[in-house]
Amino acid sequence: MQGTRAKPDAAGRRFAIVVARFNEAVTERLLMGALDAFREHGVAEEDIEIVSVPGAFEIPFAARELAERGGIEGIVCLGAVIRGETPHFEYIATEAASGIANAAAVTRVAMSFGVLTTETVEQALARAGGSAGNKGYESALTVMEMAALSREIRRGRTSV
Ligand code: INI
Repeated sequence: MQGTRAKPDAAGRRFAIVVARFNEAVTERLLMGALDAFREHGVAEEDIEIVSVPGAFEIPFAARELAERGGIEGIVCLGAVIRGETPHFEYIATEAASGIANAAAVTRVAMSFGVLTTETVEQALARAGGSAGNKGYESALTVMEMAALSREIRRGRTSV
């Protein structure tokens, strides 16, 4: 494949994780997955700031505050929006997705969308360290890659 795939050379860099408490049984597992990915890539525990917010709706605000404060190369955003019986689902999922995308675009800090949007708790648990992998882990990998890509693009070195 032609193009840039930045190596996530993340050791020594600072990252943040914003994690929602709503559906905490799920989001705790996403958090563990994200921490595993950072650890495996040499990121020290003291270089990871973990910020807890009430629900997925609040993630974009906290992510933008962190990004604007500076010093952080990437932010993993973790939550679980489960449809259940409520139309609330659509509003929260949509706001979380567009809010995170907007925060990343405005601040130019890499952010991932590690917010599960599922019909049931079982489907969410499957994606939080169960049979369908761990989205938190994948989200941290994405942030490390995008942070590295951002550095490379800004330096003007983008060939493979
Ligand atoms: N927040 C979630 O993270 N997941 C959900 O499934 C959810 N549901 O279903 O309501 C949810 N609601 C709370 C929301 O994110 C806000 O915290 C709340 O509306 C206060 O702003």
